[in-house]
Amino acid sequence: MEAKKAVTLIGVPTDVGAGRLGAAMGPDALRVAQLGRALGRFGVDVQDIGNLAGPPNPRGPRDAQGLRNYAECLAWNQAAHDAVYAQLQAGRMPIMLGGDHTLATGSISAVARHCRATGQRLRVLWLDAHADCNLPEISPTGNLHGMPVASLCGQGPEPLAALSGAIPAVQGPQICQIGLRSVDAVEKRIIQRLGLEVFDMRAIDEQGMRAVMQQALAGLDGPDGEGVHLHLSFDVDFLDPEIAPGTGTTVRGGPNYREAQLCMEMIADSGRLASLDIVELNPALDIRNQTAELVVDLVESLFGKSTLVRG
Ligand code: 4U7
Ligand code: MN
Ligand code: MN
Ligand code: MN
Repeated sequence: MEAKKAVTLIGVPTDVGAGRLGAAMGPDALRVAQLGRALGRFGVDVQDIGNLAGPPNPRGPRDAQGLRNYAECLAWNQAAHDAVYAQLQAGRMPIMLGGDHTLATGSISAVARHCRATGQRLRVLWLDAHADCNLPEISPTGNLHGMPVASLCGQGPEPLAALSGAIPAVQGPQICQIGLRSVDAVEKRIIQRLGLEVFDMRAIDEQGMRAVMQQALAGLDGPDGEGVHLHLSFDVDFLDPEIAPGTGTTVRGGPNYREAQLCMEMIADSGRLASLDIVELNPALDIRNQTAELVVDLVESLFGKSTLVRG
């Protein structure tokens, strides 16, 4: 019998990295949609430690580096890093409830630190419409939620890149991005330079979600996957806006409900999921909390809902 999974929900209520206000309400929308109770139904021991604290959103202009709200982003990422690391050390699986996607720098830096300390191999799945590897000088917006992949790979402002205690926190080929369909021109070159593994929407159209996920998860199940820590960074704008309107940077042409379910089910089947970010949910743009409810439904699949019928 597998030990009961111990999960900790960490709310990180901020939108300092985003261009629009509202992602700060994400953690509470997920609680209203009963995320904790849903996980409990799958035999998970769930603890909700509430929301972390941090600075308000000054909605500042671009600074000399080209960044908006940089000091506030750094403070929130440090807080996210510390909280995620504490849960990993306690042997619990952290689920970070964002908050905008900047926060993945903090959470994944903590996971990278943990993997270094325990000798595990880290694999990051990045579900997103965007590549999030902008740099201050080339970003069209100056919003830090478009830059966490660059920070994690050692690019951009050093205090963010250094959060894990080593630069880079993660090597490009350890990150696999799925669902991309809005990538800035210069970002395409950065993707190549960093060596990210990418399955964009065209790959999903041409090959289907199943073949894409088989490649993304190759080598994770079975004995080869032992000692692998799988982290999922789930940007809600990965999903098609028809089913997930509650996010600030929607891009049409994303995975539909069944494709998203299959994606989560296959991650569940790998048996390696060890930490999770749920980011970019913006309740101010949602319709009757439907996007939060959809996310809870997908997270249920991530924790094995389909195995109830498949045995
Ligand atoms: B998200 C953008 F210019 N690339 O850098 C930017 F299109 O975390 C969008 O994936 C970034 O939602 C989106 O501002 C960040 C823009
Ligand atoms: Mn993102
Ligand atoms: Mn995105
Ligand atoms: Mn977004």
